[in-house]
Amino acid sequence: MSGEITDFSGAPNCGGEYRRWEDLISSTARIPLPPDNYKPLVALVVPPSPFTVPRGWGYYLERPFEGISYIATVLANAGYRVKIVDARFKPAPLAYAAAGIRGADLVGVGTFEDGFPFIEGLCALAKDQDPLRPVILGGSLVTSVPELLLRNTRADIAVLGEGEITILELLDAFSRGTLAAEAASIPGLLLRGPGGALTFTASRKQLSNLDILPVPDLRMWGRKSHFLRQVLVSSGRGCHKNCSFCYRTTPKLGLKSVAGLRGELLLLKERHQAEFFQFTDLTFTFSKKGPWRCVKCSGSCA
Ligand code: B12
Ligand code: SF4
Repeated sequence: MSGEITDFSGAPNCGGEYRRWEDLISSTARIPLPPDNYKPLVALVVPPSPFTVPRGWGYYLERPFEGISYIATVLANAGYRVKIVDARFKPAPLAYAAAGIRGADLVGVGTFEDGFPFIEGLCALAKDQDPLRPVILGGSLVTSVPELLLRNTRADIAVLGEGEITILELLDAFSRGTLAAEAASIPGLLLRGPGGALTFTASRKQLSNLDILPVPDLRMWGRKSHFLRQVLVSSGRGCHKNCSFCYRTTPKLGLKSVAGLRGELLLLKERHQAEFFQFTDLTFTFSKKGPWRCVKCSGSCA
């Protein structure tokens, strides 16, 4: 990749290929659809972590994770009923999650590098509860080793990389009762077929312009507002470089505009009295034109 920083503003995302889904995401970000009782109930499970954070970092592991927040928000905005089942910091996380997914029509599980035993156990419990209910994995771990995870769990589908458009396509097919027939044509998946064979679908193109996304609705985590005074945010995804040793769930650089980021921070401040933003960008300071741009707007957000 060249040293140039690409500014994607104005460029159509993904070559305009997923226009229908982008329009759904951006229009429902502005005016969310009301929850529709005829649409499936989706449970999104957040696994616990054995990660011991350095002193002062406790908030980092405890606050809403961005990936699940985005998935939950685009689904809820599109009228799906969504329940976040946060199994972190629970005395018996598997039992807690098994109770939380009961009654859901579809189960999504976030996968992080340190969560395999929980993920394996939860997929088994979910399938024992209802063998026909789809169990979908998403997040960094399954994106990096999809076959390993599907071979060693009872999950049906892996969502690889950025998940917003993929999950909407999956839920749309599921709602129409045509998921089994249509899944192979949805990009960004690893599927377990009826005979157990694993099949990759076409790769999912990554969003370059992140302004179509909603501000994650952290109210869906069901925590008291003061809990959200510290919030994990990002001004972009991926990186402008491609170092051979570095694993990234979203490899290419995608950016939010300064105006979009400013609006997000202001809304989080207003909704949750957020006063501390932890930026999770891979390379926050890579360019004065890059995420560092938000320094320019920090005055107006204060
Ligand atoms: C912030 C961060 C943390 C935070 C929060 C973690 C979290 N779970 O969100 C903290 C500090 C807690 C953390 C800890 C660790 N982290 Co960390 N972290 C990141 C970082 C910098 C950003 C993640 C993020 O929020 N991205 C933005 C969101 C929007 O993207 P996303 O999470 O990928 O979510 C998208 C998709 O993955 C998908 N998706 C996500 N969840 C789900 C669920 C479903 C059902 C579906 C369908 C889709 C889906 O859709 C989302 C929207 O597009 C990434 C590097 C990076 N930039 O990717 C590393 C990264 C994820 N971390 C990593 C590692 C190794 C760890 C630790 C194991 C470190 C350690 N040695 O202890 C622990 C694990 C703790 C844990 N359980 O997460 C690795 C993961 C490697 C891998 N193969 O899994 C990464 C990729 C960094 C790296 N290259 O090494 N981390
Ligand atoms: S995040 Fe850092 S290590 Fe990874 S590709 Fe970018 S510059 Fe290289």
